[in-house]
Amino acid sequence: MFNRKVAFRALVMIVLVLVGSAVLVTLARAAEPVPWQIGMQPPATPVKDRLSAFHDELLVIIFLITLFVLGLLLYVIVRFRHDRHPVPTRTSHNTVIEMLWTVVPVLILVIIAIPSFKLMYYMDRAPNPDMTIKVTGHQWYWTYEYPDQAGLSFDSNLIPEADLKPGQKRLLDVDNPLVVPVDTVIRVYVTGTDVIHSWFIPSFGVQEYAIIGRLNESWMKVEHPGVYYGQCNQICGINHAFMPIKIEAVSKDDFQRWLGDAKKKFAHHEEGRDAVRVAASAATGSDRSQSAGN
Ligand SMILES: [Cu+2]
Repeated sequence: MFNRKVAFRALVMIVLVLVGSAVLVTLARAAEPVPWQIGMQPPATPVKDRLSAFHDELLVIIFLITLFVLGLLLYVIVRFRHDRHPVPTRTSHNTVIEMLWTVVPVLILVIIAIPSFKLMYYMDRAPNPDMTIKVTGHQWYWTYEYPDQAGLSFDSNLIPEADLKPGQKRLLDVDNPLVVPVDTVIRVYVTGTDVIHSWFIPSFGVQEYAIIGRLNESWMKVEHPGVYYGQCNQICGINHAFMPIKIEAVSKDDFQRWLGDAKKKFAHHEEGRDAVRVAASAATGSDRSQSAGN
């Protein structure tokens, strides 16, 4: 039964849901995951700019297709309902329509594939990087190396919940964040020492597997100073959720200043690393047999 009151209520509900979604999407603008987030994090690199734009284009195509199918459904429901169309037709083939519903989806996929492949090659590697960073995934922390800076390297470990200071983010903040300069094309090498990890920074559009014996490559050019968070997003064992990524993007001058300090601070990193590793595995009571593998 068609009822105006019911229809009006349904309309109000739809408007409320749309407005609510818009508010949540606006709230979700931060370079970190936030409660009730729906959209993606705002882009901070040219790669992510393009990824977001491509995502939005696809959303339009998906929306139009969904609208078209919904229209067809509504038409069939109304036009061929029982009281209006009591004797069904026995039509079973229509060559023109069958050709169309094969060819049109193929064309749509081709239209999507062209920008998609362009973007994949753009993301793949930077032609002329200004600097290089090497990321190594371990169970369950990251090591960052600056090969251009006399081998500067350090480990980046999660700050346990009990040690969090005010303002630090649970499961996201680390003791030694990766520090990078803005407006610099950075080549990122990613490798691993045990199981497969994945170095994933949503707002950079960077997601690279960390695999033992392999050197995977990606790149990033951070556009604005800020703090950006990511996480290992390849199930890598018992502490998979406890190896976050924190990146501080700073001005080029600040980066040079930081380099000076960091070279002193991490001068004895190589000797200290084994001790850290032993301490870490003792603290978690872990060994290789506990890793989930991939
Ligand atoms: Cu991992």
